[in-house]
Amino acid sequence: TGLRVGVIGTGMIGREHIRRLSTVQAGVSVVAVTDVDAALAARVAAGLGAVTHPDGLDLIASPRVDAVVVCSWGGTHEEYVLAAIAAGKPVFCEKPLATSPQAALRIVAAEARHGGRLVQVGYMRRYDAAYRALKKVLDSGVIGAPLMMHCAHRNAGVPGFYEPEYTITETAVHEIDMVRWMFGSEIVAVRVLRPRVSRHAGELPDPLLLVLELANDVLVDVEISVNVRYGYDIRGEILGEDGTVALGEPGLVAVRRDGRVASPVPGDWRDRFGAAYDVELREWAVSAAGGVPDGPGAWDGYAAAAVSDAAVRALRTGERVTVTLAERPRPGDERARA
Ligand code: NAD
Ligand code: ISE
Repeated sequence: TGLRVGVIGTGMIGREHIRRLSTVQAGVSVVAVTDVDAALAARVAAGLGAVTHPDGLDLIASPRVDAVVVCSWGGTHEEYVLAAIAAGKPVFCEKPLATSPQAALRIVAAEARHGGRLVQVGYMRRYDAAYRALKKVLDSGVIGAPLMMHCAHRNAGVPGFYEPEYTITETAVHEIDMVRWMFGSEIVAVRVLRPRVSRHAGELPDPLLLVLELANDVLVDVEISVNVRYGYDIRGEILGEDGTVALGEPGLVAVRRDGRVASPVPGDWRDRFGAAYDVELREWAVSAAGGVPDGPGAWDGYAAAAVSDAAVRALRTGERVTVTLAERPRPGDERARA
Protein backbone atom coordinates (compact mmCIF):
# COMPACT_ATOMS: atom_id res chain seq x y z
CA THR A 1 0.00 0.00 0.00
CA GLY A 2 3.01 2.32 -0.09
CA LEU A 3 3.64 5.16 2.36
CA ARG A 4 0.76 5.76 4.79
CA VAL A 5 0.71 9.41 5.85
CA GLY A 6 -1.11 11.08 8.75
CA VAL A 7 -1.81 14.83 8.54
CA ILE A 8 -2.18 17.07 11.61
CA GLY A 9 -4.13 20.25 10.78
CA THR A 10 -6.60 20.27 7.89
CA GLY A 11 -6.70 24.04 7.35
CA MET A 12 -5.59 25.88 4.21
CA ILE A 13 -2.20 24.33 3.59
CA GLY A 14 -3.14 21.03 5.24
CA ARG A 15 -5.84 20.48 2.63
CA GLU A 16 -3.45 21.59 -0.15
CA HIS A 17 -0.84 19.07 0.95
CA ILE A 18 -3.43 16.31 1.36
CA ARG A 19 -4.61 16.93 -2.19
CA ARG A 20 -1.08 16.80 -3.60
CA LEU A 21 -0.02 13.79 -1.53
CA SER A 22 -3.15 11.95 -2.70
CA THR A 23 -3.05 12.96 -6.36
CA VAL A 24 0.44 14.08 -7.38
CA GLN A 25 2.52 11.42 -5.68
CA ALA A 26 2.11 7.77 -6.62
CA GLY A 27 2.55 5.24 -3.79
CA VAL A 28 1.36 7.60 -1.05
CA SER A 29 -1.98 7.57 0.72
CA VAL A 30 -3.25 9.91 3.41
CA VAL A 31 -4.82 7.43 5.84
CA ALA A 32 -5.38 9.59 8.93
CA VAL A 33 -6.13 13.22 9.75
CA THR A 34 -6.81 15.31 12.83
CA ASP A 35 -7.75 18.90 13.57
CA VAL A 36 -8.88 20.75 16.70
CA ASP A 37 -11.86 21.61 14.50
CA ALA A 38 -13.22 18.04 14.62
CA ALA A 39 -16.04 18.74 12.16
CA LEU A 40 -13.52 20.01 9.59
CA ALA A 41 -11.31 16.94 10.09
CA ALA A 42 -14.34 14.67 9.69
CA ARG A 43 -15.30 16.34 6.39
CA VAL A 44 -11.75 16.05 5.04
CA ALA A 45 -11.44 12.42 6.18
CA ALA A 46 -14.77 11.50 4.57
CA GLY A 47 -13.58 12.86 1.22
CA LEU A 48 -10.45 10.71 1.46
CA GLY A 49 -11.70 7.52 3.03
CA ALA A 50 -9.26 8.25 5.89
CA VAL A 51 -9.79 7.93 9.64
CA THR A 52 -9.80 10.83 12.11
CA HIS A 53 -7.87 10.87 15.37
CA PRO A 54 -8.85 12.82 18.51
CA ASP A 55 -5.49 14.66 18.51
CA GLY A 56 -2.05 14.80 16.94
CA LEU A 57 -0.31 12.59 19.52
CA ASP A 58 -2.88 9.84 18.98
CA LEU A 59 -2.37 10.07 15.21
CA ILE A 60 1.43 9.86 15.53
CA ALA A 61 1.15 6.78 17.77
CA SER A 62 -1.08 4.90 15.31
CA PRO A 63 0.61 1.80 13.87
CA ARG A 64 -1.22 2.55 10.58
CA VAL A 65 0.69 5.84 10.17
CA ASP A 66 4.21 5.52 8.68
CA ALA A 67 5.01 9.23 8.32
CA VAL A 68 3.56 12.50 9.62
CA VAL A 69 2.79 15.88 8.02
CA VAL A 70 2.27 18.77 10.48
CA CYS A 71 0.13 21.66 9.16
CA SER A 72 -1.33 23.02 12.39
CA TRP A 73 -0.49 26.47 13.80
CA GLY A 74 3.17 27.22 14.52
CA GLY A 75 2.92 27.11 18.32
CA THR A 76 1.83 23.45 18.18
CA HIS A 77 4.61 22.17 15.91
CA GLU A 78 7.23 21.40 18.57
CA GLU A 79 5.08 18.89 20.47
CA TYR A 80 4.19 16.94 17.33
CA VAL A 81 7.67 16.94 15.83
CA LEU A 82 9.17 15.71 19.13
CA ALA A 83 6.52 12.97 19.34
CA ALA A 84 7.23 11.87 15.77
CA ILE A 85 10.97 11.69 16.51
CA ALA A 86 10.25 9.68 19.68
CA ALA A 87 8.17 7.29 17.55
CA GLY A 88 11.00 7.09 14.98
CA LYS A 89 8.70 8.35 12.19
CA PRO A 90 9.68 10.76 9.39
CA VAL A 91 7.94 14.11 9.85
CA PHE A 92 7.35 16.93 7.40
CA CYS A 93 6.60 20.07 9.42
CA GLU A 94 5.28 23.24 7.84
CA LYS A 95 7.27 26.35 8.69
CA PRO A 96 8.06 27.60 11.25
CA LEU A 97 9.59 24.51 12.87
CA ALA A 98 8.94 26.08 16.27
CA THR A 99 8.11 29.50 17.64
CA SER A 100 11.30 30.00 19.68
CA PRO A 101 14.96 29.11 19.09
CA GLN A 102 14.95 27.14 22.34
CA ALA A 103 12.06 24.97 21.16
CA ALA A 104 13.70 24.42 17.76
CA LEU A 105 16.95 23.47 19.50
CA ARG A 106 15.09 20.84 21.55
CA ILE A 107 14.03 19.30 18.23
CA VAL A 108 17.60 19.46 16.88
CA ALA A 109 18.83 17.71 20.05
CA ALA A 110 16.10 15.04 19.94
CA GLU A 111 16.89 14.22 16.31
CA ALA A 112 20.62 14.07 17.07
CA ARG A 113 19.88 11.62 19.91
CA HIS A 114 17.83 9.54 17.50
CA GLY A 115 20.99 9.39 15.40
CA GLY A 116 19.69 10.16 11.89
CA ARG A 117 17.47 12.59 10.01
CA LEU A 118 13.70 12.39 10.46
CA VAL A 119 12.66 16.04 10.18
CA GLN A 120 12.01 18.17 7.11
CA VAL A 121 10.73 21.76 7.36
CA GLY A 122 8.38 23.27 4.75
CA TYR A 123 10.70 25.86 3.23
CA MET A 124 9.42 25.30 -0.30
CA ARG A 125 11.33 28.09 -2.01
CA ARG A 126 14.29 25.71 -2.18
CA TYR A 127 12.12 23.63 -4.59
CA ASP A 128 10.85 26.54 -6.70
CA ALA A 129 12.06 26.49 -10.32
CA ALA A 130 12.78 30.24 -10.38
CA TYR A 131 14.77 30.27 -7.12
CA ARG A 132 16.67 27.17 -8.26
CA ALA A 133 17.51 28.91 -11.55
CA LEU A 134 18.66 32.00 -9.62
CA LYS A 135 20.94 29.88 -7.44
CA LYS A 136 22.31 28.03 -10.47
CA VAL A 137 23.36 31.31 -12.09
CA LEU A 138 24.87 32.56 -8.83
CA ASP A 139 26.80 29.31 -8.30
CA SER A 140 28.04 29.32 -11.92
CA GLY A 141 30.04 32.46 -11.13
CA VAL A 142 28.70 34.29 -14.18
CA ILE A 143 27.69 37.40 -12.17
CA GLY A 144 30.87 37.24 -10.11
CA ALA A 145 31.06 37.35 -6.32
CA PRO A 146 27.73 38.38 -4.75
CA LEU A 147 27.53 41.72 -2.95
CA MET A 148 23.86 42.33 -2.18
CA MET A 149 20.40 40.87 -2.66
CA HIS A 150 17.16 42.86 -2.90
CA CYS A 151 13.96 40.99 -2.00
CA ALA A 152 10.28 41.81 -1.80
CA HIS A 153 7.66 39.57 -0.21
CA ARG A 154 4.19 40.97 -0.84
CA ASN A 155 0.89 39.40 0.16
CA ALA A 156 -2.42 40.67 -1.27
CA GLY A 157 -3.80 40.41 2.26
CA VAL A 158 -3.54 38.24 5.38
CA PRO A 159 -6.12 36.42 7.55
CA GLY A 160 -7.78 38.14 10.51
CA PHE A 161 -5.79 36.14 13.08
CA TYR A 162 -2.45 37.40 11.64
CA GLU A 163 -0.50 39.07 14.50
CA PRO A 164 1.97 41.99 14.10
CA GLU A 165 4.98 39.71 14.68
CA TYR A 166 3.82 37.29 11.99
CA THR A 167 5.29 39.79 9.50
CA ILE A 168 8.59 38.28 10.68
CA THR A 169 7.81 34.82 12.05
CA GLU A 170 5.32 33.69 9.38
CA THR A 171 6.27 35.82 6.37
CA ALA A 172 9.87 37.13 6.37
CA VAL A 173 10.99 33.72 7.70
CA HIS A 174 10.82 32.46 4.09
CA GLU A 175 13.50 34.97 3.01
CA ILE A 176 15.49 34.19 6.15
CA ASP A 177 15.67 30.53 5.11
CA MET A 178 16.09 31.30 1.41
CA VAL A 179 19.16 33.54 1.83
CA ARG A 180 20.95 31.02 4.09
CA TRP A 181 20.41 28.43 1.34
CA MET A 182 21.14 30.80 -1.56
CA PHE A 183 24.47 32.06 -0.19
CA GLY A 184 25.47 29.11 2.02
CA SER A 185 26.20 31.61 4.78
CA GLU A 186 24.58 32.32 8.15
CA ILE A 187 22.76 35.56 9.00
CA VAL A 188 24.73 37.27 11.77
CA ALA A 189 22.76 40.47 12.40
CA VAL A 190 19.39 41.97 11.55
CA ARG A 191 17.75 45.38 11.50
CA VAL A 192 14.09 46.18 10.88
CA LEU A 193 13.17 49.62 9.54
CA ARG A 194 9.61 50.93 9.61
CA PRO A 195 8.47 53.31 6.88
CA ARG A 196 5.14 55.16 6.94
CA VAL A 197 2.35 52.66 7.65
CA SER A 198 0.06 51.65 4.76
CA ARG A 199 -3.53 52.81 5.10
CA HIS A 200 -4.49 49.16 4.44
CA ALA A 201 -2.36 47.89 7.34
CA GLY A 202 -4.92 47.90 10.16
CA GLU A 203 -3.01 47.10 13.37
CA LEU A 204 -0.04 45.58 11.53
CA PRO A 205 3.43 47.12 11.13
CA ASP A 206 3.15 47.12 7.34
CA PRO A 207 5.29 47.55 5.33
CA LEU A 208 8.70 46.73 6.85
CA LEU A 209 12.25 46.71 5.56
CA LEU A 210 14.59 44.07 6.97
CA VAL A 211 18.34 44.34 6.56
CA LEU A 212 20.10 41.00 6.96
CA GLU A 213 23.89 40.84 7.37
CA LEU A 214 25.49 37.57 6.34
CA ALA A 215 28.70 36.07 7.69
CA ASN A 216 30.21 36.37 4.18
CA ASP A 217 29.50 40.16 4.24
CA VAL A 218 26.67 39.96 1.67
CA LEU A 219 23.89 42.39 2.65
CA VAL A 220 20.24 41.51 1.98
CA ASP A 221 17.27 43.88 2.10
CA VAL A 222 13.75 42.46 2.32
CA GLU A 223 10.58 44.47 1.85
CA ILE A 224 7.66 42.85 3.70
CA SER A 225 4.22 44.12 2.66
CA VAL A 226 1.17 42.09 3.62
CA ASN A 227 -1.71 44.18 2.31
CA VAL A 228 -0.73 45.19 -1.21
CA ARG A 229 -4.14 44.21 -2.62
CA TYR A 230 -2.94 43.71 -6.21
CA GLY A 231 -1.69 40.14 -5.77
CA TYR A 232 1.03 37.93 -4.30
CA ASP A 233 4.38 39.21 -5.51
CA ILE A 234 7.73 37.63 -4.68
CA ARG A 235 10.86 39.35 -5.95
CA GLY A 236 14.56 38.83 -5.71
CA GLU A 237 17.61 40.27 -7.41
CA ILE A 238 21.26 39.54 -6.64
CA LEU A 239 23.97 42.10 -7.39
CA GLY A 240 27.33 40.53 -8.18
CA GLU A 241 30.69 42.09 -9.04
CA ASP A 242 30.17 41.38 -12.74
CA GLY A 243 26.39 41.47 -13.22
CA THR A 244 23.00 40.79 -11.70
CA VAL A 245 20.48 37.96 -11.72
CA ALA A 246 16.79 38.35 -10.84
CA LEU A 247 13.68 36.20 -10.54
CA GLY A 248 11.67 36.57 -13.77
CA GLU A 249 8.06 37.66 -14.04
CA PRO A 250 5.74 34.98 -12.64
CA GLY A 251 3.05 35.23 -15.36
CA LEU A 252 3.61 32.77 -18.20
CA VAL A 253 1.82 34.91 -20.75
CA ALA A 254 1.46 38.60 -21.59
CA VAL A 255 -1.61 40.03 -23.28
CA ARG A 256 -1.15 43.05 -25.53
CA ARG A 257 -4.30 45.00 -26.20
CA ASP A 258 -5.48 48.59 -26.40
CA GLY A 259 -1.97 49.95 -26.08
CA ARG A 260 -1.18 47.96 -22.90
CA VAL A 261 0.75 44.84 -21.91
CA ALA A 262 -0.81 42.79 -19.12
CA SER A 263 0.44 39.62 -17.47
CA PRO A 264 -1.15 37.87 -14.50
CA VAL A 265 0.10 38.29 -10.93
CA PRO A 266 -0.52 35.23 -8.67
CA GLY A 267 -3.32 35.62 -6.14
CA ASP A 268 -1.61 33.94 -3.19
CA TRP A 269 1.07 31.45 -2.16
CA ARG A 270 -0.99 28.58 -3.59
CA ASP A 271 -0.76 30.10 -7.08
CA ARG A 272 2.85 31.22 -6.87
CA PHE A 273 4.40 28.17 -5.22
CA GLY A 274 1.99 25.36 -6.25
CA ALA A 275 4.59 23.61 -8.39
CA ALA A 276 7.28 24.04 -5.70
CA TYR A 277 5.07 22.36 -3.08
CA ASP A 278 4.50 19.50 -5.53
CA VAL A 279 8.25 18.87 -5.90
CA GLU A 280 8.85 19.40 -2.18
CA LEU A 281 6.23 16.84 -1.08
CA ARG A 282 7.21 14.37 -3.81
CA GLU A 283 10.88 14.41 -2.77
CA TRP A 284 9.89 14.22 0.89
CA ALA A 285 7.58 11.23 0.33
CA VAL A 286 10.32 9.38 -1.55
CA SER A 287 12.78 9.96 1.30
CA ALA A 288 10.18 9.09 3.95
CA ALA A 289 9.51 5.79 2.17
CA GLY A 290 13.08 4.67 2.64
CA GLY A 291 15.68 7.29 1.93
CA VAL A 292 17.13 10.11 3.97
CA PRO A 293 15.53 13.56 3.62
CA ASP A 294 17.89 16.03 1.99
CA GLY A 295 15.53 19.01 2.17
CA PRO A 296 15.71 21.72 4.85
CA GLY A 297 16.04 20.01 8.22
CA ALA A 298 15.77 20.65 11.94
CA TRP A 299 18.99 22.69 11.97
CA ASP A 300 17.65 24.97 9.22
CA GLY A 301 14.43 25.32 11.21
CA TYR A 302 16.50 26.28 14.26
CA ALA A 303 18.64 28.82 12.38
CA ALA A 304 15.50 30.42 10.90
CA ALA A 305 13.93 30.56 14.38
CA ALA A 306 17.07 32.20 15.84
CA VAL A 307 17.12 34.89 13.13
CA SER A 308 13.36 35.37 13.39
CA ASP A 309 13.67 35.86 17.13
CA ALA A 310 16.40 38.47 16.60
CA ALA A 311 14.27 40.21 13.95
CA VAL A 312 11.27 40.37 16.29
CA ARG A 313 13.54 42.08 18.85
CA ALA A 314 14.82 44.41 16.14
CA LEU A 315 11.23 45.24 15.17
CA ARG A 316 10.33 46.03 18.79
CA THR A 317 13.43 48.03 19.67
CA GLY A 318 14.51 49.54 16.36
CA GLU A 319 18.02 48.30 17.13
CA ARG A 320 20.51 46.16 15.21
CA VAL A 321 20.35 42.72 16.82
CA THR A 322 23.12 40.16 16.41
CA VAL A 323 22.46 36.44 16.01
CA THR A 324 24.61 33.80 17.66
CA LEU A 325 23.79 30.21 16.83
CA ALA A 326 24.26 27.35 19.28
CA GLU A 327 26.85 24.69 18.58
CA ARG A 328 25.48 22.17 16.10
CA PRO A 329 25.26 18.64 17.54
CA ARG A 330 26.35 15.76 15.33
CA PRO A 331 24.10 12.68 15.08
CA GLY A 332 24.49 10.56 18.23
CA ASP A 333 26.51 13.38 19.86
CA GLU A 334 26.94 12.99 23.64
CA ARG A 335 26.05 16.66 24.17
CA ALA A 336 22.60 15.98 22.68
CA ARG A 337 22.03 13.32 25.31
CA ALA A 338 21.90 15.85 28.16
P1 NAD B 1 -5.05 27.49 8.91
O1 NAD B 1 -5.54 28.25 10.09
O2 NAD B 1 -5.81 27.58 7.62
O3 NAD B 1 -4.96 25.94 9.28
C1 NAD B 1 -4.41 25.45 10.47
C2 NAD B 1 -5.31 24.32 10.95
O4 NAD B 1 -4.68 23.71 12.07
C3 NAD B 1 -6.68 24.82 11.41
O5 NAD B 1 -7.70 24.05 10.77
C4 NAD B 1 -6.66 24.58 12.91
O6 NAD B 1 -7.94 24.25 13.46
C5 NAD B 1 -5.68 23.43 13.02
N1 NAD B 1 -5.01 23.27 14.31
C6 NAD B 1 -4.49 24.22 15.10
N2 NAD B 1 -3.93 23.68 16.20
C7 NAD B 1 -4.09 22.35 16.08
C8 NAD B 1 -3.68 21.23 16.86
N3 NAD B 1 -3.03 21.39 18.03
N4 NAD B 1 -3.97 20.01 16.41
C9 NAD B 1 -4.64 19.82 15.25
N5 NAD B 1 -5.05 20.84 14.48
C10 NAD B 1 -4.76 22.07 14.87
O7 NAD B 1 -3.53 27.92 8.68
P2 NAD B 1 -2.58 27.60 7.43
O8 NAD B 1 -2.47 28.82 6.61
O9 NAD B 1 -2.99 26.33 6.80
O10 NAD B 1 -1.18 27.44 8.19
C11 NAD B 1 -0.82 26.26 8.89
C12 NAD B 1 0.71 26.18 8.98
O11 NAD B 1 1.24 26.13 7.66
C13 NAD B 1 1.39 27.38 9.66
O12 NAD B 1 2.49 26.93 10.39
C14 NAD B 1 1.84 28.24 8.48
O13 NAD B 1 2.99 29.01 8.78
C15 NAD B 1 2.16 27.20 7.45
N6 NAD B 1 1.97 27.71 6.06
C16 NAD B 1 3.02 27.60 5.21
C17 NAD B 1 2.91 28.10 3.93
C18 NAD B 1 4.06 28.01 3.00
O14 NAD B 1 4.10 28.79 2.05
N7 NAD B 1 5.00 27.11 3.20
C19 NAD B 1 1.72 28.69 3.50
C20 NAD B 1 0.66 28.76 4.40
C21 NAD B 1 0.80 28.26 5.67
C1 ISE C 1 2.04 32.10 4.99
O1 ISE C 1 1.98 31.36 6.20
C2 ISE C 1 3.12 31.57 4.11
O2 ISE C 1 3.91 30.76 4.48
C3 ISE C 1 3.26 32.27 2.83
O3 ISE C 1 4.23 31.67 2.01
C4 ISE C 1 3.63 33.71 3.13
O4 ISE C 1 3.73 34.45 1.93
C5 ISE C 1 2.57 34.35 4.02
O5 ISE C 1 2.96 35.67 4.32
C6 ISE C 1 2.39 33.55 5.31
O6 ISE C 1 1.37 34.13 6.10
